[in-house]
Amino acid sequence: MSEPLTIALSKGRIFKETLPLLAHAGIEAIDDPETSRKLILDTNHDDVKLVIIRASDVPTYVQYGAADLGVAGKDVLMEHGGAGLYEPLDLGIARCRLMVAGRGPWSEQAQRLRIATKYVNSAREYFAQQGIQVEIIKLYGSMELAPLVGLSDLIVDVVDTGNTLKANGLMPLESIADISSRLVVNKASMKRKHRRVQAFIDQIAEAVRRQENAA
Ligand code: PRT
Ligand code: MG
Repeated sequence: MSEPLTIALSKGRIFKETLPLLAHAGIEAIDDPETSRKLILDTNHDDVKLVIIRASDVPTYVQYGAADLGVAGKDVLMEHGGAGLYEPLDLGIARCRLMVAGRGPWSEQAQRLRIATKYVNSAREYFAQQGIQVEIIKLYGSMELAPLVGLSDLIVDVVDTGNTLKANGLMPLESIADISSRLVVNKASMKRKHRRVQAFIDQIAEAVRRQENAA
């Protein structure tokens, strides 16, 4: 048996879009995280396990070596900062944009602009680069609500179709970054399990190329 590999994934779009890439590397999940309550999923390989965690926790599990590898959105990685991680591959999945949104175009005002977001670091950095003083209000979800109830002037959130903004009377105003999900690797695993991890990265890279050529 080769060295065991643990791969951290979140449920939902990342799991769904990562499955075909894993299949190309010969890895199939035995359980479905949408219906199973298990947090560690077996695969068709005894030595490969999938751990299912919150999207924003993936970099932390990989940083501390609780998982050798993981898949995380660039939005989540920018917030985390990337300590202890390599980011060898852009998987091109779960694409969206990190955006500033609000009820309408904003202008500089006497009071500091209030920005509601779970992306506090990215938002702070973005407005600092523009030389705009802002007050960041940390939220954990449903950012779209904040401007509607007067909690903030603007939000910073990821946007895909824009339907959620529209349904809440908000509009996309500025794009901060194009986002896709990345394969991340624990730095120590990359050294200690080099052949195994590199072989896995190569297989996933090949799967990404195929998927992009097919698109
Ligand atoms: O749900 P949880 O709090 O556990 O974490 P999460 O919301 O970060 O996880 P998840 O699975 O929803 O998202 C995982 C990753 O998918 C994110 O980190 C992004 O990199 C990526 N991604 C791609 C998105 C979207 N598209 C997206 N549309 N993440 C979230 N959304 C949200 C968006 O903010 C909006 O509220 O989905 C809603 C619908 O989007 P629209 O624009 O299509 O209406
Ligand atoms: Mg979500």
